[in-house]
Amino acid sequence: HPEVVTFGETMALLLGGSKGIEYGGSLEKSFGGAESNVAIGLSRLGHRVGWFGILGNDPLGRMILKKIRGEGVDVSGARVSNEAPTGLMLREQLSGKTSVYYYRKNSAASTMLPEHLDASYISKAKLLHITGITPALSASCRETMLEAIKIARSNGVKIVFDPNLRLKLWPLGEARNVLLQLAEEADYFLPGLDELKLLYDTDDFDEIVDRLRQLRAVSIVKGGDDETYLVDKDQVTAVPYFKVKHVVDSIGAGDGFCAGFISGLLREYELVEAVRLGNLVGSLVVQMEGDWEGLPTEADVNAILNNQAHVER
Ligand code: KDG
Repeated sequence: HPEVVTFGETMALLLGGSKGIEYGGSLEKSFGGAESNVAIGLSRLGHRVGWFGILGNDPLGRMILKKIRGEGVDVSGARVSNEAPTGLMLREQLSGKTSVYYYRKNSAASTMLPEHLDASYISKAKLLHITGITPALSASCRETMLEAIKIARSNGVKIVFDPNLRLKLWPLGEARNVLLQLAEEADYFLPGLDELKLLYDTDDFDEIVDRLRQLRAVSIVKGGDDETYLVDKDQVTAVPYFKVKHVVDSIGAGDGFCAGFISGLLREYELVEAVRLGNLVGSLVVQMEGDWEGLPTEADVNAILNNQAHVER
């Protein structure tokens, strides 16, 4: 049975090249979804992990399912809908600026219902990973997420929550209410510093730390200038990043971090060491194009951790 269970929307991804989609440039096909990115990361790191969500009964949905399965992730809980299509996103990086366009309203994934959940699938896991993208998709997705949290908490399954604020999906005010409520349920809260500034409506780091300390969770704040912060009840530990010479594509760094951190938890590392593993995985993801393609294997990270090799590809 999977040690970690995650669920959410995975979309097809069409990546534009340097010519620009608008001018007829070519599109490369891939896929992405924060939760499946984390699942792929964990599988590559040698863990048993399950992902579920709803995909359309269409070629893109079938491609996604085959790829996630091919990465060794358990997809036995995934569903296929005949009523709604697989969600899609376009992305292009032009003159250093990344733009994302979603075509996901009323997608198959957004039709998820609480009754789709298999309680025993969740309750037998050690950890449930969830993100703040899912509750932004639809009211029924939000209810499903609350139900999954209930199942996890009543069965001693620890919750890892990444708020993944997506302002293209909902307004800040609504996102803030829901995400801060969900943060209360987490055992490990993994926000980015920029997200916290928006969610708590302050740029003041000390105030942010005070707010985080009111949660029952341990918080790990991603996206500092040079470090990740581990915030617990009595101290803030800054865990420095691994050096990266050239960032090719920063999307997916946070999911890579999550995968590395969760792997550290499963390996029963000290929290600081789990954060360090998260930093390492994040630093590798950004050196390859794509949201999950650059995720390392267990052998990759062991080699780096054992001889402190330079993080380069
Ligand atoms: O974290 C990366 C994700 O944002 C990406 O893979 C797509 O899940 C996604 C989203 O909703 O933007």
